[in-house]
Amino acid sequence: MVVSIVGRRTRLVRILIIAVIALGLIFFLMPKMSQNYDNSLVGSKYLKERSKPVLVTNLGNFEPKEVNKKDGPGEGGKPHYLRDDQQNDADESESEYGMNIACSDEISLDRNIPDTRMKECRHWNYPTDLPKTSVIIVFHNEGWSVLLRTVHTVINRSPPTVLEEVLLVDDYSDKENLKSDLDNYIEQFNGKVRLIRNTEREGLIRTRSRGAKEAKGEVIVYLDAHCEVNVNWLPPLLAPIYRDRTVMTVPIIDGIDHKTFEYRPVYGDSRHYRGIFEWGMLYKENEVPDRELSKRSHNSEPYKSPTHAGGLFAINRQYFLELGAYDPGLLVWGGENFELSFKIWQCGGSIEWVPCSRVGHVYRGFMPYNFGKLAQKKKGPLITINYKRVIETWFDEKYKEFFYTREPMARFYDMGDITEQKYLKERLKCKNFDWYMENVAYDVYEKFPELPPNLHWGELRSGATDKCLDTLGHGPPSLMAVQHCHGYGNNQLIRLNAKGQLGIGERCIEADSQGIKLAFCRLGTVNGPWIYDEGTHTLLHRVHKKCMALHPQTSHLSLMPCDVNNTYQQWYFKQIQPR
Ligand code: LR7
Ligand code: MN
Repeated sequence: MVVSIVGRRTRLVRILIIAVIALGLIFFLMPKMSQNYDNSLVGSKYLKERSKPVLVTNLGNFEPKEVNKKDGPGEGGKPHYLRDDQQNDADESESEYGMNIACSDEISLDRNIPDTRMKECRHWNYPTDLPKTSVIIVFHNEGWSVLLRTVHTVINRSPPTVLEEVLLVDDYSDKENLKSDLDNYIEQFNGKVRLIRNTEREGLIRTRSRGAKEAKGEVIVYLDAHCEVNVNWLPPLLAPIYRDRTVMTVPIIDGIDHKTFEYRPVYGDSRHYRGIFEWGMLYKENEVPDRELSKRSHNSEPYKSPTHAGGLFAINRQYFLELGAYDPGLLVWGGENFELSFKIWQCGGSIEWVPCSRVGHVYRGFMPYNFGKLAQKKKGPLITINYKRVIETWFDEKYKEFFYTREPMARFYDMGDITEQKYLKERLKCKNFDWYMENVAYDVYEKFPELPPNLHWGELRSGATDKCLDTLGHGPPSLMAVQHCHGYGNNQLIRLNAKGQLGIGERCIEADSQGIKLAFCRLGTVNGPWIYDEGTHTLLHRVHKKCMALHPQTSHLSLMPCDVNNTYQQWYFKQIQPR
């Protein structure tokens, strides 16, 4: 009896143990099974649970284990100087490309550049199953060696398992060497480098959208065609996207000198910057507020940014296409960086700048290409028209006024139809601009507060000579002058706001003992000393208690004791007609 009871008990215990193990196994395996089979869970909530990069004591998993030092022109990112007898070639290539291609031609396509990252960056382990990536490089008439150095650095410094392809998109270049020679050259990469060509000039914005459609990778990374990517640049860009497909990431952009090809870090170790804008939509960067920095545990971790410069970034391909890629109504160049930034943030995504990803970019001396036929179809400057499309789609009424105050001519430009953009904004249930300003771009106001309306704007004609106030195209600090009134605005488009600030573009007009000057406006202020009397047409400087005057003989501009009867102190604002 006793025996049998004991026997039954042991059997019961055994069954219980087996049941517990089985249940345990089921619970242990269940989450894994659902991860493996449930493909519908691609929302950001699920992806956020993916592994985070971890800081390790040894070198991070994608770091190169050794660096081979080489000698030669431009090695180590050093400046390369041409001989005197090469100066002609240098000058010629500079005027053709906006950069010294003759110098670049002498530098190895595989040169070493200094590792400009914070030291900490070498010690991150990134997830090993990062998404396959297409690096898209759009180009129009770029210099051969500069374009191919971009390609070489991507091939040399990206993990081969992660790099799906380099996709070159030719925006209808007409340089001979970018034709069959280029097709032949890329054959050595055995299909890893692909080249497609536009059949007419589309401009960089549409060309990038085309690249996104044609790319094969899960993630796409855009680079300008004159870049050198730095050590282990790619994994840190991909890790945030791997965890959350609605994050767009941006590398820190170092400078490559357009004359010597010297590679220079953009800024030092401990400070971080992020992209903002002023109300005329000029791109700016400022130091990242503590509110953002303190969200991270390591100083080399990514941080949020309201916007980005435009050229270099990574994004989930499908997500970019769901956002409609770039607004197809934006033409050639400019404003697309804001369009994408506002769209991402307002429609539920975010932008992160990634300190551990560094890429060098050649800042050209000037823009060597024109905007082609697309620009000629448009009335008014194309870039401002692009801005107008962007602000009309994404700004609330109050903010649109700031833009028109800063760019008074823009009100008259034809921006085309934005119904589709408005529809997209509605369909994606995007938040308004107030939300964006309060939660994301809150530091813009520190530098560029709300703009008071203009009391007057237009050309400022002298009552005595029929000439107009003009910057002569000089930057601040410089003396203002008078010139024949040309009626186009630009260097003659003056505005006076309700708080006494006399300005042109984003610059201010001020006065001192030397005369009337173009100056940088004091950051964070929108006021000024000027009072315009519509009866006497004088411009009074409130602080000096004198009036703006033109010297009858020398045409020098200065402050003089006010004399309302003196025509050399009379000024007329004349509105400029769009043409
Ligand atoms: O019609 C064109 N078709 C093109 O394919 C004109 C240009 N391009 C190509 C061109 O060959 C280059 O590869 O497009 C790329 C960008 O043109 P750039 O290099 O002349 O532009 P940029 O560097 O002067 O200007 C910045 O702003 C542009 C606004 O539309 C783009 O967003 C650029 O990518 C952008 N560059 C950067 O963000 C690099 C960092 C600069 C900063 C700060
Ligand atoms: Mn560029």
